[in-house]
This record gives sequence, C-alpha cells and structure tokens, in this order.
Amino acid sequence: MKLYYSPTSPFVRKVLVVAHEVGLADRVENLSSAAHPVNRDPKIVGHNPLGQVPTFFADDGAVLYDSRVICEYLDTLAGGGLFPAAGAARWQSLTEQALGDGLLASALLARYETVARPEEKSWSGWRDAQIDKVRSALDAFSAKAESLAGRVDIGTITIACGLSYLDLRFADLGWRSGRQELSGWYETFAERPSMRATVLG
Ligand SMILES: N[C@@H](CCC(=O)N[C@@H](CS)C(=O)NCC(=O)O)C(=O)O
Repeated sequence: MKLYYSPTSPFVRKVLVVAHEVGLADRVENLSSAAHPVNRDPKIVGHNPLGQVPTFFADDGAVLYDSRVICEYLDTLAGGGLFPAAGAARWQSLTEQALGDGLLASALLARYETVARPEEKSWSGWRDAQIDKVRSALDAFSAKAESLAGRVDIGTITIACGLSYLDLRFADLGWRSGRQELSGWYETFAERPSMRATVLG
C-alpha cells in the first residue's frame, strides 16, 4: 500500500495514526508529494482530481481518498475496531470526525490566507471567520471532554490530530486556555505510540 504524503498534513496524520493503531503501518509506503491549493502537484492530480493528500493506493490497485475513506479502509482491512459498528457510538464517532475535519479545514483555509494568498489580496475578515469556526469547534470538544476519556476510535483520533495541528501552526491561538479538561485528555492521548510515531513537522 502507498500513500501520497506530507509530514505536516494533519489529514495524513489521521491515516498514519489509524495505520499504527490497527497494526498496518509497516505495510504503508509514504510517497513524497507537494500538495498545494494553487500550485497543484500534477503527480497527485493524476490520481486524485482534488490534488490533495492523503491519496492512497491499495494493493489491489484501488485509489482511495479522502482521509475518511482511507481510515475506514485500513480499519476494515485489519478487522475493525476504530469505527464503532452500529448505534449511538457510531454516530457519535462519525460526527466527532466530521467536526474535527471541519476544524482542520477551517484552520487550513486560515493558513492558506497568509501563506498562499498574495498579501495585497488578503482579507483578514475571512481569516478571522475561519479562526472563529476553529474556536467554536474547540468549545464543542471542550464541552464533551469527559466523554473522550479512554476512547480510541476515529472520533478521538481526529480530534487529537486537529489539536496537534493547532500546536504546529496556530500556537498563538492558545487553544488550551480555559479548556483544561480537553487539554488534559489530549496530553494523555498524545502519549499513545501511534501519536508518538507520527508527530507533525
Ligand atoms: N477532506 C480531505 C482534506 C485533505 C486536505 O485538505 N489536505 C491538504 C493538506 S493538509 C491538501 O492537500 N491541500 C492542498 C489542496 O487543498 O489543494 C481529507 O480528509 O483528506
């Protein structure tokens, strides 16, 4: 199995954490690539019209994206466990994944506003609105921090990858401030071998 990869992509990290958690990390080869929203990498676009990482090649030749699909594929291949099979736990995890992915999508848009858009065309109101979404998502995670404890599934993995990306790119946001329980949960989760093996940067 192969993966178009970037060492600073939180979405790639989700896939790698899942691969570690289900015992398939040794079977995934990382292929270097240069995903960018403007200077699109033709190598990736040739397989994924969106030109984004993660883009994944299964051993049977199937090309899979995005991170949600790849994570579920790896989990299924390994016999399951990270995607609750049914009932309330499943919808809870999938909704947490959606909100964690949304937090990341907003954070990335805010970052592209400063690193990809020419300064004379930048619009601080747009960036601020994206950061506001990040804060709202953080507040939602904070409000349910108690329910995250002890869980390892696609919901908690996505939230942890989201928080780690804020540490990497938005340290000035100070996401821990006023969110002690979420912060404590993250410190514990970040010690998992799957997280330690996939640190961003
Ligand atoms: N929904 C996608 C988002 C992936 C994504 O935004 N990846 C970023 C890197 S972290 C990327 O490839 N950006 C380049 C672009 O958007 O064209 C997923 O879950 O995999």
